Order: sequence, then structure tokens, then C-alpha cells
Amino acid sequence: MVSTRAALLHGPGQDYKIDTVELDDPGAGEVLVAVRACGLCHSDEHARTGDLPMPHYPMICGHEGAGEVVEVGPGVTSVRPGDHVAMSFIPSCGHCQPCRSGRAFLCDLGARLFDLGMISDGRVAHHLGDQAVARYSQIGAFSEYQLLNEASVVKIDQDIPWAAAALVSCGVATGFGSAVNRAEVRPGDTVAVLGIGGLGASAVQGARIAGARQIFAVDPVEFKREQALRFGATHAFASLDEAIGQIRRLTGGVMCDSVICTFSVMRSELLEPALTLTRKDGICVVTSVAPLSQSQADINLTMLAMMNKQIRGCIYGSQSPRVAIPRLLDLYRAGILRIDELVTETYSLDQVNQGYADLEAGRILRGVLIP
Ligand code: CXF
Ligand code: ZN
Repeated sequence: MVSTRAALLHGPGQDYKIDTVELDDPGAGEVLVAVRACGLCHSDEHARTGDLPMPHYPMICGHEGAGEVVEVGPGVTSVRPGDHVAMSFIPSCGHCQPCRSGRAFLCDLGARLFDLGMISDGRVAHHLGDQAVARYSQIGAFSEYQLLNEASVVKIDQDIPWAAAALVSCGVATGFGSAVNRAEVRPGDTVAVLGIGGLGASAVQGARIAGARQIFAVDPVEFKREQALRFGATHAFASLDEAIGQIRRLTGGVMCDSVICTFSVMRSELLEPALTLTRKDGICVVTSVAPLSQSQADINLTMLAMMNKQIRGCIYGSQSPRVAIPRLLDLYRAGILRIDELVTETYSLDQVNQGYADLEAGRILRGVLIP
């Protein structure tokens, strides 16, 4: 049994409260990790605002984490105490059909992300007094220590700074993969990235590294547009209306080979302008999450068919965590993929509410919590 301080949500619409949670010892296939860093990804906000209703509270949020293995349970083979790990919000069981076919980002364990119990055996292993405690995406890295399934950790090299190890596991992997894998950006392409946060800036970088010739970033916040230009965008626009007019002019009416939706909150009414920005035969990727109650979209199906456009959903950048994380960290070490520059501010566990207030106010690209 380990006691740990953690940031807990007690219900939708509330702020985080710091409290002490008891973690059971690792069971079979489980790993106890000392959390060293966790990114403030906007997806946790969906649980806090109630956009994505969670089945259980209290819940520890934070899913973009990295840390050091302290103890492993029976049968754990991929890591041992002292190893450094990135936490993957999509587990990789290694046995299901998607895992066996090299598509672990669709691992069947994903269906259990918001279960209260451990994904190993369903038992409750996190306690606040006599209350059971849930963890966002079976991670919950806004905590000094965390008990995870082996399927949720990916061993990384020890020279990687903790913040980079954390960010690579969600925002960087998801954004980069949205461009490189799902939008299939090719050298010379024209790409639009809609919404610039950790995800959008990483999509811009993916497009740049894949050789895109024009990268259009769209965000209402001036600081975010400046950041996009720093990460490789060739143009930045403040609104979708402005983007549509300017991109029409800049592409001679052709529009973009691909459009990547990385809005902090996806909304149905954003899909139509995204499709307008997509050229005939082009690809429109939807990466960002919509509130569950507003997930239905209304689009012009005739235009979709007549113009041979594709709308593609995308989870985890459509790549397998155990393959993508080490590869992205190699690109980072080589100086090709910039991750340190994504971090605007670091916060202690007690400052988690301030961190999300800064994110909401557009003051930061990515905040990193150091528990
Ligand atoms: C989210 C996607 C929706 C489920 C939880 C995690 N991704 C990362 O930010
Ligand atoms: Zn995330």
C-alpha cells in the first residue's frame, strides 16, 4: 500500500481538490510508477466540464504522464524497477485482433478506459477513505505515484527529459500522427491545421517534417498563431472565415490536400468549414473530441460524394504507442521534432487549477505538472 497526493475531481463542473489517495500493491500485470511529469492536455477538461460524462467520481485526471517504475507485480515482463516509462492513454494488450494486426491504437482494452476498476481484473485498487477512486484513461497522472496496468506503459530511454517523455505520449503522438499517418501528408502538400494547442502545434510539425509546402494554421489567439509559425506554419489566420478567403486566394481556388481538426473542443458546426477548406479528393481528419451531447454533425453529403472527399476519424495519431513513442523520441533527440518548445509553463500539483485556467485563457500552449 502506498499513500500519494493526487488532484481529484469530485464531479463535473468542479475544480480539482488535492487529497491523499491510497494505492494497493501492484497485482499481476501491474506497475507502480513515481510520476515525474504530466502534460495538461485539454482532454482532461472534458471530464471536468462534463462534456464527456464520466461514470465514476472521484477521479484522478492526467493522462499525458511519464515516470519511473518503482515496483512491478507478478508476470510483468516489459519493465522493471528503475525503468523510465511514458504512459499511453490507449493501452496495448498485445493479444486482441487490433494489437496483433499492428493497430494497437485500437486495442480492445480502449473500451475500458473509464472503468473504475483496474483493467487487469476489475478490482478497485485506488481509495480515498472508503471511496473508490477512478482514473482518467486508466492513467490518472496528476498524482505523485500511480498504479497502472503494464499495457498502459511504454519503456523509454533514460536520457529523455521528463516533460518531453510526458508530452510525447498524447499531444505530440496524436498531433504528429494526425498529419503524417491519417492525413498522409506528402512532400509539397498544402495542409490546414485548425486549432493550435499541443495537438495542433504537433500536427504542424508533422506536416513540416513530412515536407508540406504550405501549412495554414488557424486559431483566434494571437499567441497560438505565433507559436504555430514557430513550429513551421507558413501562414496563420485568426478565423475560419479569414482562412477560407485567404486559402482560396493562395491556392488559386484549389484549397488544401488535407485539413486537420485539432480544435480544443470539436463542434458539429466546425466540420462544414473544415470540408470547405478540403480540396476535391482531399482528406479531412477529425482528431479533436466533441462533447458527447453535441456529437452529431450535419454535412452536405452531395458535395462530399461529388467532390470525392474523405472525412477520417483519428485516435492516437493512428499509430501504435509502443512503436510511435520511441520513434518520436528518436526524432526529438535528433532535433527534428521539437517538444521542449511546446512547454510554456510548469506547475506543481497544487497549481493544477491555475494551469487549466491558463490553458483556457490562451496563455499557454502546453503546461506541465511536476507532482
Ligand atoms: C483523449 C481522447 C478521448 C478519450 C480520452 C483521451 N485523448 C487524448 O487527449
Ligand atoms: Zn491528451
